[in-house]
Amino acid sequence: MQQWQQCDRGLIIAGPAQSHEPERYCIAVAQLAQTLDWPVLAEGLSPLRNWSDCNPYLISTYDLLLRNPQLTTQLQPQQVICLGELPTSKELRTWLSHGQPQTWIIHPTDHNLDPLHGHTLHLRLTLEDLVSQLNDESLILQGKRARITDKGAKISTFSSYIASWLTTDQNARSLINTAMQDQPQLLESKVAWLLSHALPIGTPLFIANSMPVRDVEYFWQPGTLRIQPYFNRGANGIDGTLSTALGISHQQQSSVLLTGDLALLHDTNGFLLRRHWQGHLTIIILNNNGGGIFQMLPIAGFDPPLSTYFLMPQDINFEQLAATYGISWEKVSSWTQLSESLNPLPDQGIRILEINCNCQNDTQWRTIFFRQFADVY
Ligand SMILES: Cc1ncc(C[n+]2csc(CCOP(=O)(O)OP(=O)(O)O)c2C)c(N)n1
Repeated sequence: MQQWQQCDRGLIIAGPAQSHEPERYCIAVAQLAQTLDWPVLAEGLSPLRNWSDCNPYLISTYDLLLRNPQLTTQLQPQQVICLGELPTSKELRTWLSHGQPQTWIIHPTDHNLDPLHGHTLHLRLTLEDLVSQLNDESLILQGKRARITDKGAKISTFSSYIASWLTTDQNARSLINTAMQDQPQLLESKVAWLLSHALPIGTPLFIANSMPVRDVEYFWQPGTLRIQPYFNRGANGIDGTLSTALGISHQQQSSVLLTGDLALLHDTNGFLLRRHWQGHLTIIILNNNGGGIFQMLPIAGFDPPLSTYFLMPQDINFEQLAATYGISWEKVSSWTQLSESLNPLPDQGIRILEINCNCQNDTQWRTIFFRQFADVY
């Protein structure tokens, strides 16, 4: 605790958290950040991004910022508190592996949650317990900190580290917002960005693997809409996507599933649940006719076998598929149409909103955007 209080360059990293009490979780994280005066990197799937008003220390663009070599040095932490699992961001994980900061993982179980095998200590307690212990000790430590200040230590360095994070994060968000606002064509990445501010308050949102969950991490804007993200992590399978979304939405507030075409096709039998299910589910299909993720991976340079064994285009007519199961289908052809279809959401039935995307264009857009981004600072 004392080490944390005296650390000039400390960072809190909040991974995905499917908390039953997201508000309580967000307030506890904010208290931790304020007590330590440390910035908080919040993954796209963390409730923190949807309770941004609780936390002035929130950073959401780290995956983009850490593509910039200058910033990776400038923002290097000495100490890290990781709340639960690490975000999956490759940029973040590579940066932590290289920098090897002293890391504490806060989680009440005995699981090893350090996939990086770094300088890590597990503190087997809940976030709430940690915050209450810190609050008990903080009065004593505030006294100590005051004495350090009297001796001439640079307290201002605390805020300069935070300021660097907050300023660069704000700039990055402006870049994202401008790029998205200026984008009239349908684009996969823009859907995640648009959902972050277009959905009704509190909407349960299931986000499928593979590109949807990545676009949420890159582009989901912090806000106050209390959207509840759901996801499948671990093996990152695409199986069971539809059934899971139906399970989440059953007898719930109107819900949304954001998915690629293959992930949906993998589980179309899930539609058979519809007779035993009540509620509303809007399924947004980003139809790029195959597994767009593979265009982003090294295998993209090898065709064959890229198309046949990885992209696997299925040329499915989703209108006909929807008709088979008696569910409604609509093709989305503009951003205005998409926004208007999402708020308000219907209150009953299953509906498909199909967005036809061009996988190569979308991959190229991301590549150029990331590259420009890395050069900006
Ligand atoms: C059960 C299962 N089979 C195969 C895979 C390998 N896999 C990962 S992502 C993916 C493609 C998903 O395609 P799509 O749903 O269209 O999303 P996109 O990649 O275009 O975002 C595949 C086949 C997997 N993760 N799980």
